[in-house]
Amino acid sequence: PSPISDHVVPWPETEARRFVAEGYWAGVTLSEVLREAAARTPHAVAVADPVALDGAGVRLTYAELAERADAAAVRLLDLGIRKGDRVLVQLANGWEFVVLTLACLRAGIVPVMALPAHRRYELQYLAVHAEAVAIAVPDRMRDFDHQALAHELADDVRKETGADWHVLVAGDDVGPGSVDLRALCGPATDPAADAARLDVAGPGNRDVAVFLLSGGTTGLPKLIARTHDDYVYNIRRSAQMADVDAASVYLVSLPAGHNFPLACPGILGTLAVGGTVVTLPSPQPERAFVTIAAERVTHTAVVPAVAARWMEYAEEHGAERLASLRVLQVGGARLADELARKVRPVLGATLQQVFGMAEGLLNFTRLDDSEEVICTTQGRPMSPADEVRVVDELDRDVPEGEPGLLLTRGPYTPRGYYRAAEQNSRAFTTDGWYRSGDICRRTDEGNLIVEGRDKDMINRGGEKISAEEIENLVYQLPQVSQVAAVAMPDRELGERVCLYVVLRPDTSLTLDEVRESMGRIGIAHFKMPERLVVVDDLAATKVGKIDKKALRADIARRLEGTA
Ligand code: J2J
Repeated sequence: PSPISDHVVPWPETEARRFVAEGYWAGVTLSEVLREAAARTPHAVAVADPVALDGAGVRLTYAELAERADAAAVRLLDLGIRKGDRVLVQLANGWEFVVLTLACLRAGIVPVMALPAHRRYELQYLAVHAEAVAIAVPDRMRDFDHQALAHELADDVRKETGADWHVLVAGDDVGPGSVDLRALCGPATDPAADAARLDVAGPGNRDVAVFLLSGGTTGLPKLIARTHDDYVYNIRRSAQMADVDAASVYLVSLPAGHNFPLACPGILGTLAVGGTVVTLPSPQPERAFVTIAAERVTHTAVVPAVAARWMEYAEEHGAERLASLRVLQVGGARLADELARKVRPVLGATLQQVFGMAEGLLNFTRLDDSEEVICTTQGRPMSPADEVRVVDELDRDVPEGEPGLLLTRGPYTPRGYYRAAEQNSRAFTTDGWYRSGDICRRTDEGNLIVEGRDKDMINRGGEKISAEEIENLVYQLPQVSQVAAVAMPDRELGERVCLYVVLRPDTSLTLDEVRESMGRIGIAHFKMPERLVVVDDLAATKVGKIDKKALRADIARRLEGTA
């Protein structure tokens, strides 16, 4: 694999020096931060996984977690995985995810945060693009054989590159050729020796710590390289925003590979301050409510669709089980004001709206903001060093209070995607501003309101889907002459994928056929189109592009007509 540094866009050195001088970059690695926490409270519970081992559960103290992370780091190195190598991580939320991630951070092995929903198409691309040398998967999850897929992938990569490839498997059914991830993440046998070996060989604070996936807008997913310096700041400052401290218990039930539950403050931010992380593989309310009560959870993060489900459930079954819950973070998609207003009365927790992006910038409503601000805005940047502009199509600032495109720069917003020079020229301005593609308005008090977007993405309950990616796949069907993927409004998830298709003469196509073909290619289920509209032609804009605005209006009209 090529060195990561070949393909990373660094901050300009003058900016880097300023971030150091002003204290945003602390000059430490994530692993150092977490080991400092472990040294402060070795006997406190760091991770509680109530569903592991068939419901028996796993609890790890800080001392145990730190030792296991070291031991696992050494075991990864012993497999031949080296500092700077990339490992795809596609695990359910659980203690193994935490130990493996910390092990990687300790050894300077870079986890590529895939999602449990990803399938062959996404994983193959990520493996190749990141030049990964291993993948970590569950044996099975929700009736899908992840282990089998991982071996198919490994065979492909070995054939193509001749490289040694490792399949790490968490579960009872670790097959031949797989590395037993639970054993790899198991107790240390010689902690002092592990630490001695790792201390001389760890990553530096400027190095890349993790790869996050971008919320797709292009044909192929993009990787975001987050460095130790920037991510340490990200987690520490987020923990302050959410008032997460050593007494806090944070429940992670969104897929842990997302920036939000991983680091805002999420798993890493909670561990950095000595709190307890509780893991659940899904946010389904029955299980989540029981777990919140049993573990005395104080903080958690959900997407709006989950917040809505939790409120429905609480209205039906009561919210007594949520007595310990202090802060409910909601982000990933726009939370409707009406729903926001129900959070405190129905769930008894303080709402914190989080408008974030894996590319960096995080906006939070503050816990002591007025109920009006909390319920009607998406908050403001967490860092005094965050720069935000609201501009028109020509990058000119719009008058204060008017909606426009959000541009941003700052100490935890990288200056480019990994290995994507061409996309970078579009997604970043020449002076390093990230074009979020979000249409925002800034209130007098400086809070942002997300009013829409100017990017070709569909936000399905917080999961981002690139329209272009879907269109490229549908174009592989011989019946299809023209296709457009657009967001259709949905009460439950906010948006779903709707396809508009122009067929070739004398052909036909059904939604099921499209979904079957995408299933054969092996794409994540959440990207599957959920409605197909066959039309004679697709209206074009003045510049000859398909007029998606018209299509979004059309599908909204059709849905109203049938509702
Ligand atoms: C409206 N749109 C939002 C919000 C994100 C914290 C929280 C979320 C993400 C995330 C994240 C929104 N209201 N409250 O990484 O750390 C949309 C915007 C944004 C895009 C980013 C975090 N919160 N969005 O969602 O990288 O369009 O990150 O640009 O997945 O989600 O998507 P993603």
